[in-house]
Amino acid sequence: MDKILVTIPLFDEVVERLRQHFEVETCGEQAITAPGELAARLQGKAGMVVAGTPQVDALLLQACPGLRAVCSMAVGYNNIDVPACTARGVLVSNAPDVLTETTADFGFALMMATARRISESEHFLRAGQWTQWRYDLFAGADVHGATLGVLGMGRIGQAIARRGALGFGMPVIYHNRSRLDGAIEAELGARWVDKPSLLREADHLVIVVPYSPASHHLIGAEELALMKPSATLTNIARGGVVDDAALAEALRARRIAAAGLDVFEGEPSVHPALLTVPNVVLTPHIASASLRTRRAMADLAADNLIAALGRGPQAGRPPTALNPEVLAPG
Ligand code: 8YV
Repeated sequence: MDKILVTIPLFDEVVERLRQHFEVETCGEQAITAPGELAARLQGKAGMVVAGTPQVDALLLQACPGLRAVCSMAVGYNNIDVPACTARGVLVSNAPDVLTETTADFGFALMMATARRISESEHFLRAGQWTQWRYDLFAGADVHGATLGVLGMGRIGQAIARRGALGFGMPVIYHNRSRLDGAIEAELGARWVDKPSLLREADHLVIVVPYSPASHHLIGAEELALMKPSATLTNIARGGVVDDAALAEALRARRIAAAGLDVFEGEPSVHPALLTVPNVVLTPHIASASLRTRRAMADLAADNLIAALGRGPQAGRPPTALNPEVLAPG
Protein backbone atom coordinates (compact mmCIF):
# COMPACT_ATOMS: atom_id res chain seq x y z
CA MET A 1 0.00 0.00 0.00
CA ASP A 2 1.35 3.46 -0.92
CA LYS A 3 2.22 5.79 1.92
CA ILE A 4 1.15 9.42 1.87
CA LEU A 5 1.72 12.50 4.03
CA VAL A 6 -1.02 14.98 4.93
CA THR A 7 0.95 18.16 5.67
CA ILE A 8 -1.96 20.21 7.02
CA PRO A 9 -4.58 19.67 9.73
CA LEU A 10 -7.55 18.23 7.84
CA PHE A 11 -11.17 17.05 8.26
CA ASP A 12 -11.22 13.62 9.99
CA GLU A 13 -13.68 12.33 7.38
CA VAL A 14 -11.31 13.20 4.54
CA VAL A 15 -8.35 11.56 6.30
CA GLU A 16 -10.52 8.45 6.82
CA ARG A 17 -11.31 8.37 3.12
CA LEU A 18 -7.60 8.56 2.31
CA ARG A 19 -6.95 5.69 4.76
CA GLN A 20 -9.16 3.43 2.61
CA HIS A 21 -6.49 3.66 -0.09
CA PHE A 22 -3.20 4.53 1.60
CA GLU A 23 -1.10 4.30 4.71
CA VAL A 24 -1.59 7.86 5.93
CA GLU A 25 0.75 9.92 8.08
CA THR A 26 -0.84 13.13 9.40
CA CYS A 27 0.78 16.23 10.82
CA GLY A 28 -1.39 16.60 13.92
CA GLU A 29 -2.40 20.14 14.79
CA GLN A 30 0.60 21.91 13.27
CA ALA A 31 1.06 22.12 9.49
CA ILE A 32 4.45 20.99 8.25
CA THR A 33 6.09 23.92 6.48
CA ALA A 34 9.81 23.78 7.29
CA PRO A 35 11.66 22.34 4.25
CA GLY A 36 13.91 20.09 6.37
CA GLU A 37 11.04 18.51 8.29
CA LEU A 38 8.98 18.16 5.15
CA ALA A 39 11.75 16.36 3.29
CA ALA A 40 12.38 14.06 6.27
CA ARG A 41 8.72 13.13 6.67
CA LEU A 42 8.25 12.60 2.94
CA GLN A 43 10.79 9.79 2.82
CA GLY A 44 9.05 6.67 1.55
CA LYS A 45 5.87 8.61 0.69
CA ALA A 46 4.28 8.48 -2.77
CA GLY A 47 1.99 11.45 -2.32
CA MET A 48 1.14 14.43 -0.20
CA VAL A 49 -1.72 16.79 0.52
CA VAL A 50 -0.75 20.47 0.86
CA ALA A 51 -2.40 23.91 0.77
CA GLY A 52 -0.95 27.34 -0.13
CA THR A 53 2.23 26.54 1.81
CA PRO A 54 4.81 24.88 1.88
CA GLN A 55 7.26 25.42 -0.96
CA VAL A 56 7.46 22.41 -3.24
CA ASP A 57 10.55 23.06 -5.32
CA ALA A 58 13.28 21.21 -7.20
CA LEU A 59 15.35 20.80 -4.03
CA LEU A 60 12.51 19.10 -2.17
CA LEU A 61 11.74 16.87 -5.15
CA GLN A 62 15.36 15.86 -5.38
CA ALA A 63 15.33 14.90 -1.70
CA CYS A 64 12.14 12.84 -2.12
CA PRO A 65 12.63 10.60 -5.16
CA GLY A 66 9.64 8.37 -4.30
CA LEU A 67 7.15 11.22 -4.52
CA ARG A 68 4.61 10.85 -7.37
CA ALA A 69 1.80 13.28 -6.52
CA VAL A 70 1.40 16.68 -4.85
CA CYS A 71 -2.26 17.55 -4.35
CA SER A 72 -3.20 20.98 -3.05
CA MET A 73 -6.50 22.08 -1.56
CA ALA A 74 -5.80 25.67 -2.71
CA VAL A 75 -6.59 27.13 -6.12
CA GLY A 76 -3.40 29.25 -6.10
CA TYR A 77 -0.31 27.12 -6.62
CA ASN A 78 2.51 29.64 -6.61
CA ASN A 79 4.15 27.58 -3.84
CA ILE A 80 4.56 24.62 -6.20
CA ASP A 81 7.14 24.53 -8.97
CA VAL A 82 4.95 22.75 -11.53
CA PRO A 83 7.60 22.52 -14.29
CA ALA A 84 10.06 20.96 -11.81
CA CYS A 85 7.36 18.45 -10.80
CA THR A 86 6.58 17.67 -14.43
CA ALA A 87 10.28 17.13 -15.17
CA ARG A 88 10.37 14.49 -12.42
CA GLY A 89 7.04 12.91 -13.38
CA VAL A 90 5.27 14.20 -10.26
CA LEU A 91 1.57 14.91 -10.74
CA VAL A 92 0.34 18.26 -9.35
CA SER A 93 -3.27 19.24 -8.75
CA ASN A 94 -4.97 22.32 -7.33
CA ALA A 95 -8.55 23.02 -6.22
CA PRO A 96 -10.28 25.41 -8.61
CA ASP A 97 -14.01 26.19 -8.98
CA VAL A 98 -15.25 24.77 -5.67
CA LEU A 99 -14.20 27.96 -3.84
CA THR A 100 -15.08 30.60 -6.45
CA GLU A 101 -18.42 31.82 -5.06
CA THR A 102 -17.40 31.60 -1.39
CA THR A 103 -14.22 33.55 -2.07
CA ALA A 104 -16.13 36.15 -4.08
CA ASP A 105 -18.62 36.53 -1.20
CA PHE A 106 -15.74 37.22 1.13
CA GLY A 107 -13.98 39.62 -1.26
CA PHE A 108 -17.18 41.60 -1.54
CA ALA A 109 -17.75 41.51 2.22
CA LEU A 110 -14.20 42.69 2.88
CA MET A 111 -14.58 45.49 0.36
CA MET A 112 -17.84 46.57 2.01
CA ALA A 113 -16.35 46.37 5.51
CA THR A 114 -13.49 48.51 4.27
CA ALA A 115 -15.66 51.12 2.56
CA ARG A 116 -18.06 51.34 5.52
CA ARG A 117 -15.34 51.22 8.19
CA ILE A 118 -16.88 48.29 10.05
CA SER A 119 -13.78 47.06 11.94
CA GLU A 120 -12.64 50.51 12.91
CA SER A 121 -16.06 51.43 14.29
CA GLU A 122 -16.40 48.13 16.19
CA HIS A 123 -13.05 48.72 17.92
CA PHE A 124 -14.26 52.20 18.87
CA LEU A 125 -17.47 50.79 20.34
CA ARG A 126 -15.72 47.97 22.24
CA ALA A 127 -13.29 50.50 23.68
CA GLY A 128 -16.23 52.35 25.26
CA GLN A 129 -15.63 55.46 23.16
CA TRP A 130 -19.20 55.76 21.81
CA THR A 131 -20.80 58.56 23.74
CA GLN A 132 -23.02 60.32 21.19
CA TRP A 133 -24.50 60.11 17.70
CA ARG A 134 -22.76 62.35 15.20
CA TYR A 135 -23.51 63.02 11.54
CA ASP A 136 -19.96 62.10 10.58
CA LEU A 137 -19.34 59.21 12.98
CA PHE A 138 -17.46 56.64 10.87
CA ALA A 139 -18.97 58.07 7.70
CA GLY A 140 -17.39 56.06 4.89
CA ALA A 141 -17.87 55.57 1.17
CA ASP A 142 -20.90 54.18 -0.63
CA VAL A 143 -20.54 50.85 -2.36
CA HIS A 144 -23.74 50.88 -4.45
CA GLY A 145 -23.30 52.89 -7.62
CA ALA A 146 -19.55 53.37 -7.05
CA THR A 147 -17.05 52.22 -9.66
CA LEU A 148 -15.73 48.74 -8.95
CA GLY A 149 -12.23 48.06 -10.26
CA VAL A 150 -11.12 44.44 -10.55
CA LEU A 151 -7.46 43.62 -11.07
CA GLY A 152 -7.26 40.05 -12.39
CA MET A 153 -10.44 38.88 -14.08
CA GLY A 154 -10.36 35.10 -13.61
CA ARG A 155 -13.18 33.05 -12.15
CA ILE A 156 -13.16 34.81 -8.77
CA GLY A 157 -12.77 38.27 -10.32
CA GLN A 158 -15.77 37.63 -12.54
CA ALA A 159 -17.85 36.41 -9.59
CA ILE A 160 -17.03 39.63 -7.72
CA ALA A 161 -17.83 41.74 -10.77
CA ARG A 162 -21.19 39.97 -11.09
CA ARG A 163 -22.04 40.79 -7.47
CA GLY A 164 -21.11 44.44 -7.98
CA ALA A 165 -22.87 44.93 -11.30
CA LEU A 166 -26.06 42.95 -10.66
CA GLY A 167 -26.47 43.41 -6.92
CA PHE A 168 -25.12 46.88 -6.29
CA GLY A 169 -25.49 48.74 -9.58
CA MET A 170 -21.74 49.30 -9.80
CA PRO A 171 -20.08 50.22 -13.08
CA VAL A 172 -17.30 47.63 -13.42
CA ILE A 173 -13.88 48.23 -14.93
CA TYR A 174 -11.15 45.61 -15.00
CA HIS A 175 -7.60 45.00 -16.01
CA ASN A 176 -6.28 41.61 -16.99
CA ARG A 177 -3.60 40.34 -19.37
CA SER A 178 -6.31 38.95 -21.63
CA ARG A 179 -9.68 40.52 -22.29
CA LEU A 180 -12.88 38.64 -21.53
CA ASP A 181 -14.93 37.71 -24.52
CA GLY A 182 -17.58 40.24 -25.51
CA ALA A 183 -20.54 38.19 -24.27
CA ILE A 184 -19.09 37.90 -20.76
CA GLU A 185 -18.13 41.58 -20.73
CA ALA A 186 -21.71 42.41 -21.66
CA GLU A 187 -23.17 40.08 -19.00
CA LEU A 188 -20.96 41.64 -16.31
CA GLY A 189 -21.26 45.14 -17.74
CA ALA A 190 -17.47 45.16 -17.45
CA ARG A 191 -15.09 47.38 -19.39
CA TRP A 192 -11.39 46.52 -19.92
CA VAL A 193 -9.04 49.41 -19.14
CA ASP A 194 -5.27 49.69 -18.87
CA LYS A 195 -3.74 49.45 -15.43
CA PRO A 196 -3.20 53.20 -14.84
CA SER A 197 -6.82 53.92 -15.83
CA LEU A 198 -8.04 51.18 -13.49
CA LEU A 199 -6.13 52.77 -10.62
CA ARG A 200 -7.28 56.31 -11.46
CA GLU A 201 -10.96 55.49 -12.00
CA ALA A 202 -11.83 52.83 -9.41
CA ASP A 203 -13.65 53.84 -6.24
CA HIS A 204 -13.14 50.35 -4.85
CA LEU A 205 -10.27 48.29 -6.21
CA VAL A 206 -10.33 44.53 -5.59
CA ILE A 207 -7.18 42.52 -6.33
CA VAL A 208 -7.69 38.94 -7.45
CA VAL A 209 -4.63 38.30 -9.61
CA PRO A 210 -2.55 35.11 -9.08
CA TYR A 211 0.92 35.56 -7.63
CA SER A 212 3.92 35.02 -9.88
CA PRO A 213 7.24 36.83 -10.29
CA ALA A 214 5.42 39.00 -12.87
CA SER A 215 2.78 40.10 -10.35
CA HIS A 216 5.25 40.75 -7.50
CA HIS A 217 4.51 44.25 -6.14
CA LEU A 218 2.08 44.94 -8.96
CA ILE A 219 0.75 47.55 -6.55
CA GLY A 220 3.44 49.70 -4.95
CA ALA A 221 3.93 53.36 -4.04
CA GLU A 222 3.72 54.52 -7.66
CA GLU A 223 0.45 52.72 -8.32
CA LEU A 224 -1.09 53.81 -5.01
CA ALA A 225 -0.27 57.40 -5.92
CA LEU A 226 -2.53 57.11 -8.96
CA MET A 227 -5.57 56.12 -6.88
CA LYS A 228 -8.23 58.55 -5.66
CA PRO A 229 -7.72 59.71 -2.07
CA SER A 230 -11.27 58.48 -1.42
CA ALA A 231 -10.63 55.02 -2.89
CA THR A 232 -10.33 51.67 -1.12
CA LEU A 233 -8.13 48.70 -1.97
CA THR A 234 -9.00 45.09 -1.12
CA ASN A 235 -6.48 42.26 -1.56
CA ILE A 236 -7.75 38.67 -1.50
CA ALA A 237 -5.15 37.39 -3.98
CA ARG A 238 -1.73 36.73 -2.45
CA GLY A 239 0.69 38.56 -0.25
CA GLY A 240 3.44 39.97 -2.43
CA VAL A 241 1.09 41.28 -5.12
CA VAL A 242 0.86 44.41 -2.99
CA ASP A 243 3.90 46.10 -1.43
CA ASP A 244 2.63 46.05 2.16
CA ALA A 245 5.12 48.66 3.41
CA ALA A 246 4.09 51.09 0.67
CA LEU A 247 0.42 50.39 1.37
CA ALA A 248 0.82 51.01 5.10
CA GLU A 249 2.47 54.34 4.33
CA ALA A 250 -0.28 55.32 1.86
CA LEU A 251 -2.91 54.48 4.49
CA ARG A 252 -1.07 56.41 7.19
CA ALA A 253 -0.74 59.46 4.96
CA ARG A 254 -4.38 59.02 3.79
CA ARG A 255 -3.27 58.89 0.17
CA ILE A 256 -6.05 56.31 -0.13
CA ALA A 257 -8.99 56.06 2.25
CA ALA A 258 -8.80 52.47 3.44
CA ALA A 259 -7.76 48.91 2.68
CA GLY A 260 -9.04 45.40 3.35
CA LEU A 261 -6.41 42.67 3.44
CA ASP A 262 -6.86 38.93 3.70
CA VAL A 263 -3.34 38.07 2.49
CA PHE A 264 0.09 39.39 3.46
CA GLU A 265 3.70 39.30 2.39
CA GLY A 266 5.40 36.69 4.61
CA GLU A 267 2.12 35.63 6.28
CA PRO A 268 1.26 34.61 8.92
CA SER A 269 3.54 37.53 9.87
CA VAL A 270 1.95 40.90 9.16
CA HIS A 271 3.95 44.05 8.40
CA PRO A 272 4.03 45.88 11.76
CA ALA A 273 3.13 49.22 10.13
CA LEU A 274 -0.19 47.73 8.97
CA LEU A 275 -1.05 46.92 12.57
CA THR A 276 -0.71 50.54 13.61
CA VAL A 277 -2.98 52.20 11.02
CA PRO A 278 -6.70 52.33 11.84
CA ASN A 279 -8.06 52.46 8.29
CA VAL A 280 -7.38 48.85 7.37
CA VAL A 281 -9.46 45.72 7.89
CA LEU A 282 -7.21 42.70 8.48
CA THR A 283 -8.28 39.04 8.24
CA PRO A 284 -6.15 35.87 8.46
CA HIS A 285 -6.43 34.43 4.90
CA ILE A 286 -10.00 33.18 5.30
CA ALA A 287 -11.61 34.16 2.00
CA SER A 288 -12.45 30.54 1.11
CA ALA A 289 -13.31 29.61 4.68
CA SER A 290 -16.91 28.54 4.76
CA LEU A 291 -17.05 25.05 6.26
CA ARG A 292 -18.82 23.64 3.24
CA THR A 293 -16.30 25.07 0.80
CA ARG A 294 -13.27 24.06 2.84
CA ARG A 295 -14.67 20.52 2.90
CA ALA A 296 -15.18 20.59 -0.87
CA MET A 297 -11.57 21.80 -1.33
CA ALA A 298 -10.26 19.01 0.90
CA ASP A 299 -12.39 16.40 -0.87
CA LEU A 300 -11.12 17.59 -4.23
CA ALA A 301 -7.48 17.33 -3.08
CA ALA A 302 -8.22 13.79 -1.81
CA ASP A 303 -9.98 12.81 -5.07
CA ASN A 304 -6.95 14.01 -6.99
CA LEU A 305 -4.47 12.11 -4.82
CA ILE A 306 -6.48 8.89 -4.90
CA ALA A 307 -6.76 9.08 -8.69
CA ALA A 308 -3.16 10.20 -9.24
CA LEU A 309 -1.86 7.15 -7.37
CA GLY A 310 -4.05 4.85 -9.45
CA ARG A 311 -6.87 4.19 -7.01
CA GLY A 312 -10.64 4.78 -6.92
CA PRO A 313 -13.13 5.30 -9.74
CA GLN A 314 -11.06 8.02 -11.44
CA ALA A 315 -7.78 6.06 -11.30
CA GLY A 316 -5.21 7.69 -13.57
CA ARG A 317 -7.49 10.69 -14.26
CA PRO A 318 -7.19 13.18 -11.38
CA PRO A 319 -10.01 15.68 -11.93
CA THR A 320 -8.06 18.93 -11.60
CA ALA A 321 -4.50 17.97 -12.53
CA LEU A 322 -2.22 20.84 -13.57
CA ASN A 323 0.16 18.56 -15.46
CA PRO A 324 -1.94 15.55 -16.54
CA GLU A 325 0.69 14.76 -19.17
CA VAL A 326 2.84 13.07 -16.52
CA LEU A 327 0.22 10.30 -16.27
CA ALA A 328 -0.30 9.96 -20.02
CA PRO A 329 0.44 6.45 -21.24
CA GLY A 330 3.63 5.85 -23.17
C1 8YV B 1 -6.49 28.71 0.79
C2 8YV B 1 -6.25 30.25 -1.20
O1 8YV B 1 -7.25 28.70 1.95
O2 8YV B 1 -7.09 28.61 -2.63
C3 8YV B 1 -6.26 29.50 -2.47
O3 8YV B 1 -5.43 29.80 -3.34
O4 8YV B 1 -5.59 31.22 -1.08
C4 8YV B 1 -7.08 29.79 -0.05
O5 8YV B 1 -8.32 29.38 -0.51
C5 8YV B 1 -5.06 28.89 1.16
O6 8YV B 1 -4.23 28.85 0.07
C6 8YV B 1 -4.62 27.82 2.11
O7 8YV B 1 -3.25 27.88 2.27
